[in-house]
This record gives sequence, C-alpha cells and structure tokens, in this order.
Amino acid sequence: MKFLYAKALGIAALALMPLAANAASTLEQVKQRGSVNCQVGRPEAGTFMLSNDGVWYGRDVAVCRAVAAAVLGDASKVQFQIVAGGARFTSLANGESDLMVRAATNTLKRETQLGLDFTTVNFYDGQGFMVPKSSGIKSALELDGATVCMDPGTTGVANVADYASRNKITIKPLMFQDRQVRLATYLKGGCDAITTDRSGLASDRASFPVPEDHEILPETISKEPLGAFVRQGDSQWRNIVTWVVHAMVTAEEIGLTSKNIDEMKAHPQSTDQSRFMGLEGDLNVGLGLSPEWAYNIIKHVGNYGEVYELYMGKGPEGGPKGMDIPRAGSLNASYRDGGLIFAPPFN
Ligand SMILES: N[C@@H](CCC(=O)N[C@@H](CS)C(=O)NCC(=O)O)C(=O)O
Repeated sequence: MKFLYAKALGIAALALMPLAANAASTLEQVKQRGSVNCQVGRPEAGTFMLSNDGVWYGRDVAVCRAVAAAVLGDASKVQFQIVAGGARFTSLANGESDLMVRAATNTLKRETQLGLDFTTVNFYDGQGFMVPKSSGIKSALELDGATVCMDPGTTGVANVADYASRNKITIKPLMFQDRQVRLATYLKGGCDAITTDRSGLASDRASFPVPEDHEILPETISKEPLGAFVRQGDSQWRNIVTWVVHAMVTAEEIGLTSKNIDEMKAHPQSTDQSRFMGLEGDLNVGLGLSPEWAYNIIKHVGNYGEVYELYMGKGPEGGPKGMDIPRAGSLNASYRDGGLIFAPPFN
C-alpha cells in the first residue's frame, strides 16, 4: 500500500515535471513581452513621481528603469503598475508584476511567509514621526498619550507599538490606508502626529501647503531596509534584480557615471571598468543578459550616487526639487565613507 502510494506520487511528480520545465522564466516572459512589469506606489515626491507629460521618475522608479535597461537595453520599456498598498505583496505573488519597488522593507516575515524574495537594499530608511511645529513637541518621547496617524499595512504599526512599549508610553494609533485621507486628517488636527519611514515623511511634507510648518522629530525608531521584492522560485530573475542594484553601486565605486561612461568605454581606465562594461570577461553569462547589461544601466539611468542626488538629494538643476536628505554621514553613504552602501565583488 505504502509502495503503491509512493509510486503514484512518483508518477504524479513525473507528470508535473515537463510543465515546470516549460514554464517560461520571468526573464523569458519579459523578453517576449518587450517590457518589465514594475509595481510602484501611487505618485509621491522622491520615490515614484509622475511628470506632467506622464513620465515616471524617482528613487524606486530608477530601479524599474535600470532592470529594463539591463534586460532590454531600453530604460523606457517599463509598464508601471500601481495597486493599493494593502494588496502590494499578494499582487506580486500572484504574478501581476515582475518586481515590486515601493519603499517596502525587508523583514523575516515578509521573506518567509508571502512567497516572495527580497533582492537587495536601494535605500536604508528608518521610521520617524512628524508633528506640526505649532505643537511645540521636540521629541518622540513627548508623544505619550498622543494619537498618531499611520498606514495599517506597513511595518510602522508594530514599530510604534514596540517603541511605546520600550519607552513605557502610550501612543494611540489611528489607521488610514488611504494616504490622502491620512494626510488630510493630520493636517486638520485629527491626529497629533504622523508616522512612516523618514523618507516617506519628507515626501508627505513636500505635499503640504506649508511644508515649513511641520517638523520631523529626531528619533528614528526602527530599521527599514527598503528594496525590490520578486516572486520566490526564480533565482535567475532574483539575481538579475539584485545585481542590477549592485551594478549601480559598483559603478559609483569604480568611477563610472552616466556622463563619463561613453568616454570610459572608449578608453577604459582599468580592467574592472572593462569587465563591468562587457569589453572583456563573462560577467553577463550567468545572468542570461547581453555583455552590455551593466553599461546600459549606467548610461541610461546612472550610478547609485547620481540617482540618490536626483531624487533623495537636491534634485537636478532646474528640475523638480529632491527630498534634500543629506547622504553624507547617513547609512546611504558608500561604505568607503562610513555608510552601508556596499556591493559584493563582481568576479
Ligand atoms: N517601509 C514600510 C512602509 C512602506 C510604505 O509606507 N509604503 C507606502 C508607499 S508605497 C504605501 O504602500 N502606502 C500605501 C499606498 O501608497 O497605497 C513598509 O514596508 O511597510
């Protein structure tokens, strides 16, 4: 009986094998489709913004574009997809997107219970609080008894509970999934403070009628390593998304920018530059991409530092204002300057 059962299972497994082997990989699907399906958040300053003529740009959008540049040689070949915050993980797990880049934090639970893999960090954030300056509040520790507006589907909820418990204070959460409602409630005095990742607070503040009237308090109450998620079970695609971000970091480390890369391609300064640009070696082979994959990212999107300055830094000259979050001295500085931005070696 046991044997028969095992045999039946074996046959069933065999019957399933050709199906699995034939299922197109994410890379093949993207190539066939000719575009990358990339889930981002609703337009907000810094991370995922939409220009008046309908072009997406921003810190997280740059990761979508870099993947398209690496895989298809064209950073514009991205279908940007927005789903409500509460559905972001299930939508990706169900196959609607090839990747999701929307200020999502890597956590043990998310990486092990949702059928998803985290790739790598493109921004180290941490949760903070913002209050109206008129409140006179100067520290999060003064929020004892305060009502704080937050998004129910985020890491922020447990962080606030943990922070309150550690500091023996009481914080009353007021949950609104809809960002506009959350911000409107805060602006009308419906809650004493608002909380989310600090870069999210900067972007919330940028949307206020008088940003200077609001203060982000000094305490950072959590670790929020943000980056792209992909579906579990396709390690080639996971490698592609992961190493696309590592390539942006590496380019900065070896002195390649969107502005100088053509000149460097004509006159490489070192063998690591040559290998990176696909002039020698075989770095592309295991990824299943063309030798120009990394060159295309830097040429069409830029290196890590360039993207940071455009969206999290000052912003382009004459263009939209960046979030003005200083990189120097922060976790997002290069490891050479004491930060955590570090790409593993390419060889
Ligand atoms: N890093 C935190 C917070 C992320 C966050 O605030 N996400 C926002 C921006 S994408 C969101 O999804 N809000 C709901 C929405 O935009 O629909 C997390 O991963 O939970």
